[in-house]
Amino acid sequence: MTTLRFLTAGESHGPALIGILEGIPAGLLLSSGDIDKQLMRRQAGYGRGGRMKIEQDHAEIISGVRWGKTIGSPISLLIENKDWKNWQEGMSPEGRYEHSISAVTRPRPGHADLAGILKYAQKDIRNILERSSARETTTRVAIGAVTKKFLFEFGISINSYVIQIGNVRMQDAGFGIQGKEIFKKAGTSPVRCPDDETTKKMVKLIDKAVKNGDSLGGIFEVVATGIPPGIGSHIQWDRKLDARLSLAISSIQAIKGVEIGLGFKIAEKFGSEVMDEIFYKQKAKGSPPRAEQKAEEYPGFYRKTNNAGGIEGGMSNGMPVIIRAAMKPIPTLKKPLRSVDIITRENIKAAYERSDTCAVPAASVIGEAMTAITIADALLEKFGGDSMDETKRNFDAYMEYIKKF
Ligand code: EPS
Repeated sequence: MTTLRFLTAGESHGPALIGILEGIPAGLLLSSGDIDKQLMRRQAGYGRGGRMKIEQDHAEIISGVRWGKTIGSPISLLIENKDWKNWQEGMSPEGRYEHSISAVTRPRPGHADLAGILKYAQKDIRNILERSSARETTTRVAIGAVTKKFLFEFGISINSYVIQIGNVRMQDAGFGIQGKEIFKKAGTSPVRCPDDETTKKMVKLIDKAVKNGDSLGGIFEVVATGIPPGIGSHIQWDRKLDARLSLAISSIQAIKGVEIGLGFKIAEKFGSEVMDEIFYKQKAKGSPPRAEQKAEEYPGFYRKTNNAGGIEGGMSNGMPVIIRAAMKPIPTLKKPLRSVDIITRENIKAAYERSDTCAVPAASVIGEAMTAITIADALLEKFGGDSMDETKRNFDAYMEYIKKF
């Protein structure tokens, strides 16, 4: 990230989670309600475990906002862990509580446990799992909510839905399903899937996993609309928008694969089948090319297809940006797999900690947040500005130029 910067801190069962975001211009309307709305979306979803009954995530704005508007200084957010009350000794920073709870010594296959203790020279896996926990994503969603609000000022919105859980996949699923209806529908599904029949099947499969003490992964899709052409750049590897989005999405806990547009399927096709052909339509009036319009309605250059997923040469091309991510099943299993105790070296069964069975719906909300942060960074890189007025002036001038090109 070049213009925006953010850091998160906090353990899953520590007192709180903290996020700091620097680089949002002054003058953006922002309230903790804007953030809490997104936090609530992340907490929902069929297949979550007991922890979500304890937490009701709320972001307290500690800095960077005065009287409802950002002031250009770092925005810091604090989210309390309600579960902390049960861990005050076990997770205390004070030495006198050492050994107040027993060490976790049975690494879970698929988790950060074993690599983490080896790397950090620890004898208690808790010192690794507390931070590798997906609880950390609460802060990312909070920071993502700020960047979503920022992007909305420029007509950019970011949504998502789940297309697959385990082997249950939505029919006709694939990139490019968009439109407000689809997003609204996903919002009412317990698994964030816009198709009723598939939702039912997904819920049933999750029930089966719960019954078997097993877990499930899946695939979600994030769609960002309203991005003007020219965000990101072809000129250097780390300025390419698709590369930046891939990093952002694959950094989410349990994500094992990221695709843009047609993704891996593009490799099966002839070039003539998949390149998005370019058309031109002169329009006397009308806004610059905005992705929410139907392709044929675009003034100026437009495409009828979007196999590229809105990105060509590392730059947005004006079409919706479409990202798909595969999440592995959660590695914490009630019916644990074989492992080795790190102290006794005995063959044992991995530890079980209370966990979720399926968190793909939550991951899709986190995917939106990471997409928002990445696009906001690339937008600010292009348009700059220390105040919203300045950024908007620069943005509007560019859009005017694109319209007249
Ligand atoms: C997680 C284990 C569970 C999840 C947690 C991620 O928490 P706990 O160990 O407290 O039961 O619920 O996710 C969250 C707390 C959250 O907010 O998403 C893990 O091991 O990664």
